[in-house]
Amino acid sequence: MIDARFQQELCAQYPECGRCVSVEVLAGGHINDTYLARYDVSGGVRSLVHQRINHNVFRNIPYVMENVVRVTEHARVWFSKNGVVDVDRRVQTVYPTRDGNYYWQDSTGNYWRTQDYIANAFSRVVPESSDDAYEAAFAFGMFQRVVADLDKPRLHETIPGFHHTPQRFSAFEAAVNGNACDRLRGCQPEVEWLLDQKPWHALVQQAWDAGVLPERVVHNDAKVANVLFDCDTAEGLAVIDLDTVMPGLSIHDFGDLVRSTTCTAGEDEQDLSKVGVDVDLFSALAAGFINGAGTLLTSEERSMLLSGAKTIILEQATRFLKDHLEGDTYFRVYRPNQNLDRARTQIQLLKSIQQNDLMLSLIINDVQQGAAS
Ligand code: GN1
Ligand code: MG
Repeated sequence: MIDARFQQELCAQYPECGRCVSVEVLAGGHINDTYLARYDVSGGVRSLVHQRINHNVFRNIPYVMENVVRVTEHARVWFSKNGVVDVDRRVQTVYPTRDGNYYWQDSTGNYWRTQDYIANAFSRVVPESSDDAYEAAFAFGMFQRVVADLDKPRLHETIPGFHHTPQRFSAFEAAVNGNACDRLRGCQPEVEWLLDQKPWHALVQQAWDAGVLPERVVHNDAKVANVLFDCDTAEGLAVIDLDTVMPGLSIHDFGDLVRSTTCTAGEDEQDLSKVGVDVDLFSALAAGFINGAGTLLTSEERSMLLSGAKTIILEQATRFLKDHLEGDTYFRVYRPNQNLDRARTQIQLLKSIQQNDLMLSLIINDVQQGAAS
């Protein structure tokens, strides 16, 4: 993808690029493509992250980048004001092109952005211990504090209704009814189980609409892989991958952390007997998120943390199954039925959380009492 000719085109955009000495693919998500490039520059080697932003998913790239730049600039000021000395390691720098834009379009029509690579930091696809989970959740809880006083105007909704669960649910129902690829007969039990959840699917959205839960600036892709950890201390340093930063609810980020972290198997595990909620990781996430957010969260937000987790998992199951029914047009797949397997693991995880509902609520209560005392 990054060949010599493209590299020339890329380097022409950024004065920071010197002679390129290496390019590697950074393991990423299902949507964008991310590369780490190293350049010979006077005085040493500079590492930069180049990312192709998927414009089929993000329809308005200028808005995406406007959100990212506003949030990173705000975070920089917030960290400085709050006495953080290594601000450059707490927030990624986004580089403008020679024309002063934060994105550019290549000759094939793709959109790209460039960010710095934070040195002496590592990332993990999944946590290796409860400490990793705690640190990641603390970083996301703290992110809530950092962006809580972002000035108006409201950030752009770059993917409208991103976590509007009822809209996601309706889109899923439409995919079931459309059965465009004739795949319905292969997933009837999963479809029926998800449709049975309809009575509660809108609870979180209703609390948002009614103003019971305050609208906040939300990362919207909260997972351990989107946190950089300090190589020396293993502390959660920075929250990265801000392309979905948008207006939303704090419990969306907590929910996504639970969804992406507590599952005892991979997101596309085929052996469902391996799938369930890891209670220790859940405890670590609850403690990290609540402590990281400090006094920010309202009592309503705290009381709906577990509802947020269940809702986000339900929503994600409908998104994966919808994509499977529609022919895998959104989430990248590497093998047949991968989105079906992803939907099945979400369903299994949700069932496991429902079975452990009381215990998980008690864990959240305990953490809150600990934080208050
Ligand atoms: C997508 O590409 P990645 O992994 O960062 C998706 C998230 C999903 C996630 C599921 C813009 O994120 O909403 O939760 O896959 N991002 C978008 O793994 O749709
Ligand atoms: Mg992402």
